[in-house]
Amino acid sequence: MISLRTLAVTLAIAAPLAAQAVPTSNLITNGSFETYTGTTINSGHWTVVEGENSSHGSKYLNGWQADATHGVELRHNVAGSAQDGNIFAELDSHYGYFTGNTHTSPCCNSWISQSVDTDVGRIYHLSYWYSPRGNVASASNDINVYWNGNLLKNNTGSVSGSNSTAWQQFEFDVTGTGGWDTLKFAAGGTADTYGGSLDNVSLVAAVPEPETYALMLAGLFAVGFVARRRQAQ
Ligand SMILES: [Ca+2]
Ligand SMILES: [Ca+2]
Repeated sequence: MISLRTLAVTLAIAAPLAAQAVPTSNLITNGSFETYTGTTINSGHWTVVEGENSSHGSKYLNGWQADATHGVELRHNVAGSAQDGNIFAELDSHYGYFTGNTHTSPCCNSWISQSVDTDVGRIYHLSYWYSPRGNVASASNDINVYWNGNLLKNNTGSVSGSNSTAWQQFEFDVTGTGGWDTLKFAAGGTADTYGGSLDNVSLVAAVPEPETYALMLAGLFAVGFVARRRQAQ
C-alpha cells in the first residue's frame, strides 16, 4: 500500500512533467493556409486571394490580413508541394492582381499578418516552415518575419529544380504584451512574382494556461481525497 507521503512526493515530481506534456492550442487561425473563401484551388493550380481586411472582392484567405494590392498567392502542387496539407503560400505574388494591371503596377512583394490576443509577459513559441522557390536566386526568395514590427528572421536560400521544395522549420520564442500582438511575414529581395514559400505556422504558449494548472490542482485534490478515504476504510 502506497503511503500518502509517497503519493504526495510522487505527484509533486510528476505534476511539472505532466504540465509540460499538456498540449496548448495554436493561437494562429488557419496557419496551414488550407481554409480560403470564394474559390477552389485544385491540384496543379494556383490563385491569388485577398486578406480578410481587403474590400476588393470575395476571394480571401481566412484569418489573415494581406497586402491589399498584391494579396497572397496560394498554390496546390505548383512549383513544389505543401509542407502540411495541400496548400502553401507564396508572398511575391503577382502584378496588380486586384487592380487589373498586368506588368505595369509595382511588382509584387506582398505580406500577410495576423494579430493574436496575448497575456503580458507570457512567452509564446512560434514555429513556421519556409522553402526557397526552385530555380529562383536567393536574392529573390526572401521572406522576412516580424513580431510587432521587430525583425525575427530573414529567410532566404535557393534550391534546384522548378518543382522542388526544401522545407525547413524555424522556431522562435516571442513575448506577449498583453494586447493584440502582430505576427507578419513579408516578401523581400527582388520583386518578380517568384519568391519563397511558407506553410504550417503555429504560435502556442510556452507554458500551460492558468486554467490548465487549475484543472491539474483539482485533479490532485481528487486523488488525495480518494487516498484518504481508502486509508480511513
Ligand atoms: Ca498547408
Ligand atoms: Ca522574388
